Amino acid sequence: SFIHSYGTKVFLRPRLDMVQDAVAQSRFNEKKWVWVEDIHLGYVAAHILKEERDLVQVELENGSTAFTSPDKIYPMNPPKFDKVDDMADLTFLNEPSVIYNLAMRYKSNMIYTYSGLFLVAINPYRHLPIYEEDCLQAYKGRRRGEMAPHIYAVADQAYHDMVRDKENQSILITGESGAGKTENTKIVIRYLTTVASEHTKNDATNHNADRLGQQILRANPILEAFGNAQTIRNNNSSRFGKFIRIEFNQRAQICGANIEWYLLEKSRVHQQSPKERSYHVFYQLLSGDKETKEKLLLGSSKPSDYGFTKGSNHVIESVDDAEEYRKLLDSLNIMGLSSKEQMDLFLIVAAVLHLGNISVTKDYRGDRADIRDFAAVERVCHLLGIPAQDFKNSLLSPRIKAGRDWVNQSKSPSQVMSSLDALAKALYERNFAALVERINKAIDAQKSIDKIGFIGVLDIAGFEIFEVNSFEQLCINYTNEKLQQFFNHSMFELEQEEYQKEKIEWSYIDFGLDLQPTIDLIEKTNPVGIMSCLEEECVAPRGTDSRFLEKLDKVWDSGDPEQKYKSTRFKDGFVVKHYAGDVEYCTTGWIDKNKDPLNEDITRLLARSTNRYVASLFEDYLEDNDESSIGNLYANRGSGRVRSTLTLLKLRKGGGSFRTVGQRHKQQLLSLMNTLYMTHPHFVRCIVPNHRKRSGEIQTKLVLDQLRCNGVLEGIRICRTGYPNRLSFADFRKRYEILCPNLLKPNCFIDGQSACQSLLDDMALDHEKYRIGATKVFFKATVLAELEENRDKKLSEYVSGFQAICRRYM
Ligand code: AOV
Ligand code: MG
Repeated sequence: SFIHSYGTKVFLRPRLDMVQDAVAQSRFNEKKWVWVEDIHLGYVAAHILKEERDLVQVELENGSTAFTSPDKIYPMNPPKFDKVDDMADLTFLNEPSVIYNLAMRYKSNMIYTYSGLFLVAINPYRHLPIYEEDCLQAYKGRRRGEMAPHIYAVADQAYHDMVRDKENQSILITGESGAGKTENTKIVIRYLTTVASEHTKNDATNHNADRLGQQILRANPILEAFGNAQTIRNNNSSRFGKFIRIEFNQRAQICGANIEWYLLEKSRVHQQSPKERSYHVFYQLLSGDKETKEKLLLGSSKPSDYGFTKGSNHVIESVDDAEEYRKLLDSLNIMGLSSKEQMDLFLIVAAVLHLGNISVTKDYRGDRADIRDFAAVERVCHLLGIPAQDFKNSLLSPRIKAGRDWVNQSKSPSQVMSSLDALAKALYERNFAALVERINKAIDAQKSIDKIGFIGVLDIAGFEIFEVNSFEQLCINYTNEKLQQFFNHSMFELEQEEYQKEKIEWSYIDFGLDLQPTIDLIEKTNPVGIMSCLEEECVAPRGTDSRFLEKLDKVWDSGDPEQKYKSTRFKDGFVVKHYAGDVEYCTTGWIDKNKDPLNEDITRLLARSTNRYVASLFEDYLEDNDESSIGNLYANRGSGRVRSTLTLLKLRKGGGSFRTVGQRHKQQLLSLMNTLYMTHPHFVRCIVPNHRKRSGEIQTKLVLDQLRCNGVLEGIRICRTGYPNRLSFADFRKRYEILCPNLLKPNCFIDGQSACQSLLDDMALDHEKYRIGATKVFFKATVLAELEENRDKKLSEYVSGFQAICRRYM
């Protein structure tokens, strides 16, 4: 981990051009360089002309002078720190230095940089020759400091830690949309399948392991077809989060895998923003083979022929949907799905398209809904295997239970429209859930008896702060708050371990606890937190969005500035103080979003479909007198196995506590966190450099915002409260003995610890600034910078002394 590698390396970094460096250094030494805050550019370089107590005069790079307050300037690192591999090595760990380092590296195509426990990855937006086979091989079994920062290094470390310690590992990849999470996830998986399959050479199980590796790799294109879409930010944006677990056996081979998914964006199925698309599979299927299209009643139609896709973009630049469709079929075949199974998947996709073409009108009285074009209904029902007339009746006037009796209730056109949308979303989501479950069945490791551990890769959206933030943002930000807490806690644990090992006094704070008040506000049941409060309103007979908000305001808005909740008063919403910043949420529509209601008359029809696959998707809606297969569904509930999302989706009936979107997410998050706490974590933070998908261009403010949201800056802050720089006794003595000449006799033995102690005493360094451990000496941030400065001075004294001597004798 970073703790063992930082400290020494930076000073010993090989430099290519010593002369250039020396020149840069001496030029740097002439002035006192700083970074000055600038509202437009973030930070600009300057040097100090005059310093007073509360006013500093600086000269900016462009030659102009300015006055600024001392808290708006930050010391600049000397040039020898330019492009350091690990930002924890920076002498001055401030925001401008971090951003400067990242930008300098990015401009030289060095997209990966360490920052303590994090690997920061900036999207290059172009192909870089750093992923080829020889490069992959070069990272195998190498230690972190030996090679340039790389996602391969993280994957390799996880693999080796897992094999050596037989301990589960996790790689957590977050970042905003388009930052490169999914690309890096794929690279990790490819690394692991490649490295682990090399162990299978000359092995009887070779064939099986290879096949499994292939299947695991093919899971991704399948998931992307059904779960990715073009958005403004990203042509291949994942509209769900995922956690892929790869299991290994005694021989360090892959013996199985499992995929868990989170929060699929269902609304995209029936509506998209301008210049975006629905899920790739719709366009792929529509450019697919004629025979399949005929069977699915799609004829020779195009995206423009369907209500749910006609408003969207139809093609993505440089993507051939027909080709992608062939690749999808190829992957489904390798995964082992029969043609019947494949047909079932596409059948749901086609049914969703047809659903969007059912046009709802007013009946002759003008208030109730009517459907004139029965052919569209027939197409849907033919595919889904349900009676068309019943479907139409259920849609227009569903049976509702009123006390002990059933009555029919007529619906307005807009009510029917929204129940059609809801049905399309439910069909699509359940199809997705069943698909993931099917993939999991193919790559399951249950058969393997000699499992030693797993590496889990989490690819999930980072913090979202939009113009308007709704329930979806609360769910994702809640997830990120928990993940950040997990990070802070891990950092605390690792530091604690190191300090204990070195037997030094410390008073380190568990920063994971800092985030607890915000997490409590969201998930607590007593006092009633946001999630629970929403649940209560969802089951209340006359629950409304505004009653939900009133209740929250009453419980949480104390006016205390420390409070994590703030009322927005006259607006429909509230503000939550997240670690990444204050986020204002708009609560309009939350009850509906959380309840996600379906026309149960129709879902009961679907549960009795003549198509077994369709029926299985809705088996939780079988009526009470037909509980036989429900029994199966709940049979493994108490068995302690992790419930799949499909099961959770279906646990609405009888399952009580998983009726809503919020509860399901809370449950899944709880299970994810439990898993993560059992692993050794590795953290990757992806950064989008600009919002124009341009390579080489880096927008300072945009990047800074992300570093703030993704915890990198927070990580640095925490790091600084401890003793972030550390050197072995030998390294310390070798480098800084020059500061106390004649103190230690060259030929006289003295142990490392005592030598360091005498040196530090002689330097008269304040004890608060350092700690001496069992093998290393630890420093507070910036202390080494002072020592370095003194050392530079000493060295130049020697050099000029030496030159004087030379001159005299020449
Ligand atoms: P995301 O997963 O973080 O966004 P992606 O991994 O899909 O973002 O990356 C977006 C696009 O950026 C990719 O399609 C590539 O074109 C490019 N890209 C990213 N990383 C690299 C890389 N290492 N090398 C070359 N190109 C890259 V989202 O799922 O939208 O939150 O929702
Ligand atoms: Mg993605």
